[in-house]
Amino acid sequence: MKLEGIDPLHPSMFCVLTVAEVIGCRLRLHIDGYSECYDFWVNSDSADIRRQGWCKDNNHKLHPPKGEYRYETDFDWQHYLQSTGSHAAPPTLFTCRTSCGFSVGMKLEAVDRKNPGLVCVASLTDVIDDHFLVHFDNWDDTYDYWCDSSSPYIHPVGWCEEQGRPLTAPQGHLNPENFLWEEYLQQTGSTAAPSSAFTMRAPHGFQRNQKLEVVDRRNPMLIRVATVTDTEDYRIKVHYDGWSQQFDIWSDSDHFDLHPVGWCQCTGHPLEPPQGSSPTSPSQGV
Ligand code: MLY
Repeated sequence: MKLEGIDPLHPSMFCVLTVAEVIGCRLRLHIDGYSECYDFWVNSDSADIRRQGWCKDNNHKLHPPKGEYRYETDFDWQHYLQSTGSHAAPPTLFTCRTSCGFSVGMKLEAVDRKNPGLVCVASLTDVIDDHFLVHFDNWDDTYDYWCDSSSPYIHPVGWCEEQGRPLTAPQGHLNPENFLWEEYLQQTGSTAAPSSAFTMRAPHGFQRNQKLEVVDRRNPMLIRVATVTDTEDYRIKVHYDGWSQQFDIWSDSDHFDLHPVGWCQCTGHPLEPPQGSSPTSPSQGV
């Protein structure tokens, strides 16, 4: 089946995708026209995937399969489905979503997830239902990320000043030490995202030693038995049971690769038992 979705390495881009593999309610997606090494796994209710035709109906640029077309505008879904002998994933398979109080162009203060010590001047460059794309002013899109209004990584204009924290000005700003929002909003003809739209979620309730089922970050086809070994307000440290601590990872507590105990059984996905644990007999149904 074919569909449209966000390229994980270029979060601002929508691409033509093919379902390459299905395990339980997880999908391995292939980006048409690109090497299999860019394939990635998502849950079937992911906000990052859309039905065929969504981009056109919602004014988003769809990047056609590489090499197929002389001009990007030559891409035509009907023709493509026919010539590849494939069909579109039915719209009913995609999850419906609600909207939010943010719009494209609004400015905010956001944590640079790749440099988490920095809170920076940022803009919303895309808004889809209840999710939006955070972009750092005058930086390339590799720092971009999608989030919703409850994210702990975004704050309204003025937050850093209020907190007595430094705010990283846009790249190339002439006077970065004395960045002034008022001036910048005027210069760029933009508005600040309204503070009422920010709905920061409460810290999670995970505790050390709790068990869970977690996608293996190195081999995302697999889900392993895991343990919470440390916590921060919005993140947990995950240990894969039976593996060296060197494979432990920090994960956002709302990451879609964390699942409760029993999730694999419930969704028909194999669960990798702790390495070195005694094999279970089929009668135990694991
Ligand atoms: N010195 C680092 C920091 C980049 C920060 C980018 N943020 C603000 C979007 C670098 O140049 O890679």
